[in-house]
Amino acid sequence: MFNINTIDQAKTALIVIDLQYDFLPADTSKDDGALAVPGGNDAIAPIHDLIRMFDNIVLTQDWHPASHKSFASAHEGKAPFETIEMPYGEQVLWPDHCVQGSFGAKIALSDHLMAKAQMIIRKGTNPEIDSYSAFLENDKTTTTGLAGYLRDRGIEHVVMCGLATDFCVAFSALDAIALGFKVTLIEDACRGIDPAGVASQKDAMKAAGVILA
Ligand code: VGL
Ligand code: ZN
Repeated sequence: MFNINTIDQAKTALIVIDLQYDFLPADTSKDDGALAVPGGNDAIAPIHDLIRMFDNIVLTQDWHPASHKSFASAHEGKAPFETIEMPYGEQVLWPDHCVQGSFGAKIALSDHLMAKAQMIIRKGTNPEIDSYSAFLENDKTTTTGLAGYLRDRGIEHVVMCGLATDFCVAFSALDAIALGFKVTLIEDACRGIDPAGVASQKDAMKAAGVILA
């Protein structure tokens, strides 16, 4: 289903989405991350294998200021996983996570693997707008610059993995398709927050033309 030997390395980039301590259960670090994705640690070995296989590597890093508007704690009387209406539409409220400079925001990779990445895209830095996708913030208008970076480097195919399948990975994959990239998602190297959300986002990705491998 996925054969590395058929990949044109010069035109392909591996994008590792939000592999950060706050998204990982205890084991990798000593406590559960603030928004630990069930089974997240099981995605790590497959992600390491992928990083070894590819030449072009981009990492994304959820990177919120304290009191970010996607945090339930920033809204009086709201609890995590409730939703609110934001100027750009519905927004799920999260526990505080991936606060800039915190341990939980760190990317859970060894220095050796981290060194292979040419680019780290930080997202969710605007206090007013969440950003699930590596390409577009949740207002669907503000770009992170990643599409331009990839195009300028001749990348046509993006291979995606990381956390969480139903949020940042799915939004990134769907935007990548809309932006004209070929997209392959490595399922074994992803984990999601909510099984129902994972199932519906997988359907949406398939329908959009994402190759699930
Ligand atoms: C994510 C919720 C909030 C993710 C990031 O990486 O999927 N989910 N921030
Ligand atoms: Zn976030």
